Amino acid sequence: MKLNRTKTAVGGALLLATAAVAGTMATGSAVSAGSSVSAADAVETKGRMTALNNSNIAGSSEAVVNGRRVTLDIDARKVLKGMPHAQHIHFGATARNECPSASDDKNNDFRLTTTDGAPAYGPIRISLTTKGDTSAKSGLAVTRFPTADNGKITYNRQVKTSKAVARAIARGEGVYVVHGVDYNGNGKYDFEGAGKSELDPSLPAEATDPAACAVLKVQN
Ligand SMILES: [Cu+2]
Repeated sequence: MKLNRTKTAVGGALLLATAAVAGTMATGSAVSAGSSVSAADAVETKGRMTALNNSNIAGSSEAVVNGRRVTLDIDARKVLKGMPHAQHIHFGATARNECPSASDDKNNDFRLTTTDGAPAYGPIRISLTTKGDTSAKSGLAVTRFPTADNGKITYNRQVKTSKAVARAIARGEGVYVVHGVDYNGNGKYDFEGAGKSELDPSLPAEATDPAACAVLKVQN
């Protein structure tokens, strides 16, 4: 009986040890298989920010596409402090997939509105909110966008999008845009800066005009 027990105990321990080794090996191989698969399938896209509307914003935007998942890593500085900044991935099948330039200012008011920017970067496809929905429907969900507490936006989130949008980003056609410009330099969004937003008249144009842009180019 005693011997049997010991045998069982030893056997049990051996089994456990074998299981642990097998587990480690299984995990190890799963991890390496997983990472090699994702390394092959994931597409890294990245771009430096171009300031728009004299915002002086600088920074970088990265989007790694894996299937329908897009992992975002955004760093922006010199952003208007303490105000929410709508930020999106834009893409349009007929857009130029570029950042807008002065020639996109159709009414020559020396301002690029979101509408002025559309031929360059297309419509909103992903809303880079801090929580909840990330679809185009949340494009102006001002309470769920980063507020740039120290004049900086540091944003990391994985979102899921449609196959078509994921593929467009993976082709290097996605454009990151952060919105919110303080034209009259009073530290907030107000209607005196540039009137009403063409997207939502209840919001000042300062809250929705594009402040910086980055074309997400495929990295090799
Ligand atoms: Cu946008």
